[in-house]
Amino acid sequence: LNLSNHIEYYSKFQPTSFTLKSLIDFARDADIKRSYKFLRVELLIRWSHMRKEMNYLPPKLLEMPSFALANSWYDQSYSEILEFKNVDPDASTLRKFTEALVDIRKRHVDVVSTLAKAYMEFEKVSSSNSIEKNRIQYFYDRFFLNRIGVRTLIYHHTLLFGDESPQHSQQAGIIDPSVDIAAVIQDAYSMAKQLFQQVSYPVPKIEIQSHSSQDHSANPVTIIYIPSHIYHIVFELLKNSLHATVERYGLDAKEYPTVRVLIVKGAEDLTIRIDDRGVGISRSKLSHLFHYMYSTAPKFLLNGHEQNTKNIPIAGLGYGLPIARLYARYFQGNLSIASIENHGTSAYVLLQGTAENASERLPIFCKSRYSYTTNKGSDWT
Ligand code: W6P
Repeated sequence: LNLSNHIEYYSKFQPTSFTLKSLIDFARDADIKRSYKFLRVELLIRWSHMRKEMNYLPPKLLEMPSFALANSWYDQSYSEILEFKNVDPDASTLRKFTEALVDIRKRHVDVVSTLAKAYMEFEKVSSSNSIEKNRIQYFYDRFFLNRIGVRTLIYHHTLLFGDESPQHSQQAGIIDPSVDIAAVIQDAYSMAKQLFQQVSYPVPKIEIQSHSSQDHSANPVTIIYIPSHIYHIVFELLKNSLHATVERYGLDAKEYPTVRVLIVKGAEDLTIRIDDRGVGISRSKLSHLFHYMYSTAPKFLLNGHEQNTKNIPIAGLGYGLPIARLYARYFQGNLSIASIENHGTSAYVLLQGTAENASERLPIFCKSRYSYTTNKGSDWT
């Protein structure tokens, strides 16, 4: 299997960045031939950029069994898509292409946990220095962001032209032109509540408030977006807030402070703020929340005792926060966390409020980025 010539070739093209608006227009057109001709090239371009970038990772990381496994999935998928090069889009080809995309989505479902494992394998054989840590952090962020983009395009295509149907009937492929933010937050809370109850954790209550600068009626605040992305983000944040609250007050408290959620739609952004009165995070640990390095082996402390986290579902999702931030950034939003130690934590999710401004943020391979990282590493003491 020799893909390197193809990788060289396709990495010379820039990826095409979509907006939520252009993805909806694409869906309204629903031209499967156009989608086929576009995707069979675009997927190769996006994968090629990441493959080029991978060469700048510590070579030992690439050799780890889990990294090799993930790469074998990419090789497989890359060659499957390559086979459609120069193949005319007759009905049978289009059907095969759509089926190939469904298979690819399934094949890559465990990429994040597999690369998390690869990082742990790497740390075991050779403890990484700070330059290597930075490079891996930089690469993982870009790689997982690219993956979100690829999966979005693939899922959009298979929802529009395949046998699966979207969650809500008003959806245009993967996009819902009217996501009810408070409803998504309620869904995410219900799921978090279930997880907590499964392990006999108490569940603090939540309260949701919302305002819109454009609409002062009691209508729910809505936005054009991909509902699963918002769900993913708020689920992760709520889980953390609930956990921090229980951690502070213990498992048997009579009452817990409510987790307060505020949704505000302004002219530019839609902001979601999630406030808890949990243990808070010290400044020194705050930046670690988004480090892949510190998230690989989740340890939960409850009232000073280390819990056996083996079978606890709420603990097993090590890369939750960094991935949640990537979901927010994917369409030019952001996620940030501010905390007062021993008082509580506020998480801010900012999303683009208009579909025209919500454009895909995509990594482009850039060699010079890597060449000026020297051994001196930092320009501070
Ligand atoms: C905490 C730690 C944290 C991370 C993310 C979101 C909320 C919270 N609360 O104590």
